[in-house]
Amino acid sequence: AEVTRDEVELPPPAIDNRLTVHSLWPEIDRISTEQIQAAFEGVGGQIGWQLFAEEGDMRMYRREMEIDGMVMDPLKAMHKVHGVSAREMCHYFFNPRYRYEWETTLETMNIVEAISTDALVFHQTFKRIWPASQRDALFWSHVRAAPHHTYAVTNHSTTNADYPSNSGACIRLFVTVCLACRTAWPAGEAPSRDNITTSIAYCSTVNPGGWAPAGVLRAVYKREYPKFLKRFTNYVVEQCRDKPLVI
Ligand code: 16C
Repeated sequence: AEVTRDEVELPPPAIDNRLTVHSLWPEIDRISTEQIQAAFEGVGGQIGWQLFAEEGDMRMYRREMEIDGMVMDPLKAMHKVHGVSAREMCHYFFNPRYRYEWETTLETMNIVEAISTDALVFHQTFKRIWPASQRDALFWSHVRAAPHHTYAVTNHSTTNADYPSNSGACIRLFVTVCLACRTAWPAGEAPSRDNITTSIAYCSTVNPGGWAPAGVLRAVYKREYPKFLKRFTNYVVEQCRDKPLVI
């Protein structure tokens, strides 16, 4: 049966059966597994990661990468938040109901396919960055639980015959994004809003899909990624303030 919007509630603790029978499942499972594993790997020992933003517990690193003159710098960000769980963070990131409230780069968002309670396909258009053409993206989004009180959302570009690329005003960009969150609390205590800390790892690689000036693009992401992560984290803290904790 088709998944209704209202069914997409808190991220389920186990994979939804409707996802495992879908044609995208092998790809969704493989990429999500890889992304979640890579998200918690450090940046310290690895060559090439440069710190470009730091504020409180938030650190953002990038690796400069150009292919045929197009900037594809991978980004990796680490952050910590107190009083909200990994499951709550992922709920607000995955669920389209809240997206316009925290996502400031968005112009439009449509659900192309509701695969299951834990997987959706989205078409999004973004605000135009002058002087480049406007961009859109078509991607699946999957939320899952992992060991050690971890939840993660992985977004990855896909195709759909009803949403051909580069057919209108927009150039199609390609994304791989992973928001992985892990909650911890002091041994011997019960988890509560007062004692939990959630570690966040956000990884993103955006292929602009066509020409965009490198300098403008780097200036935009240096401003927009920190803005996104701070705004999103604060948004979730606000949303959860008077609600019972869900781990
Ligand atoms: O992960 C984020 N959001 C998710 C839900 O929407 C999802 C989205 C991924 C798309 C990321 C690409 C965004 C491109 C935006 C281009 C327009 C920005 C205009 C801003 C100026 C007012 O996973 C949070 C995403 C936070 C995005 C930060 C901005 C990153 C810019 C990267 C460079 C894009 C190249 C565009 C070429 C013109």
